[in-house]
Amino acid sequence: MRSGFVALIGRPNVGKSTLVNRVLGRKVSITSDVYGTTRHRILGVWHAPELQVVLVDTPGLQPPRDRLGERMARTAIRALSDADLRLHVVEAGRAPGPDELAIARRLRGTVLLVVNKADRVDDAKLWIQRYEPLYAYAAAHAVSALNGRGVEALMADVAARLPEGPPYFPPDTVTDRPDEFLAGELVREAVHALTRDEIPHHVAVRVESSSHEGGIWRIGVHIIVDRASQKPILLGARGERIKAIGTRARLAIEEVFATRVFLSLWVQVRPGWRDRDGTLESLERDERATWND
Ligand SMILES: Nc1nc2c(ncn2[C@@H]2O[C@H](COP(=O)(O)OP(=O)(O)OP(=O)(O)O)[C@@H](O)[C@H]2O)c(=O)[nH]1
Ligand SMILES: [Mg+2]
Repeated sequence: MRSGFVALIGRPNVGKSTLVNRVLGRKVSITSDVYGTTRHRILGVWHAPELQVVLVDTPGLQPPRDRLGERMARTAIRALSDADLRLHVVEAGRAPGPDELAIARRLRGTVLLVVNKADRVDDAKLWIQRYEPLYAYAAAHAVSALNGRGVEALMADVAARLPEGPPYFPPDTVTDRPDEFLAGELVREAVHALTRDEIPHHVAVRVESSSHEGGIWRIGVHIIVDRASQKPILLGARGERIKAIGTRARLAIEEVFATRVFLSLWVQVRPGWRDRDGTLESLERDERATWND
């Protein structure tokens, strides 16, 4: 039996979370076109015969602009040092810049280069060549997390490099995160999909209530914004936008959990929450509280 922790590290938006979801064949981590979608360390556990791969999705590494950004960077860097193996995920079609060099300088130990979004380019090998000088990578793979090309070969290589050892999680565990966490994240994903520009960066979610009754999962979620002016944007004219966000999130939750969902959303203004450790800590505390429930 082989098992181990495999950290995915890279710039924001290169497709780390999409790749984790692709390997698992289900969503454990939300994705979007907005930079900085993932804010936590999220485990996705991949089970195969004689094998358990614990994929560690992390926030995209970029120079922090506020306290939230600092926390996200710390989370990613910690995951890097805790892992048995590291995947440096980059995107084809975009040359390495200063942020990429800064990440390469932090790499340690055995790292595989993963050039994602290979579907966007004609010659994926060329993009491997552009990134290879950044670090003494043990191997390089071109993949498409979107259509799955190259992912099987990547995972075979990953599996072969993991140490022998017992599994870390029981066979039915797919993620370390409670259902409520993913439900809240799917609300945030709907906000990302249906709002533009800066709004997604100013939004946090907090699951206030969760109960199962009569085959229906009732979930209450607060959407936290950091300026009063953002509330009407989120609500939309006659509440149309928040209604669309609710419908989209409910359908996504129903799909992931194969259950009927009754979702209630509230928008709450908390000025400057991204720079207030108190709020950030209370968001993390809530997460732990849900985990222990
Ligand atoms: N064309 C193409 N797009 C992709 C591929 N993988 C991911 N994407 C898109 O790239 C965007 C970012 O994907 P994410 O998985 O959220 O990226 P991430 O690296 O987790 O981003 P952060 O959480 O912000 O660090 C989304 O719009 C994805 O649909 C791919 O293989 N090909
Ligand atoms: Mg992500």
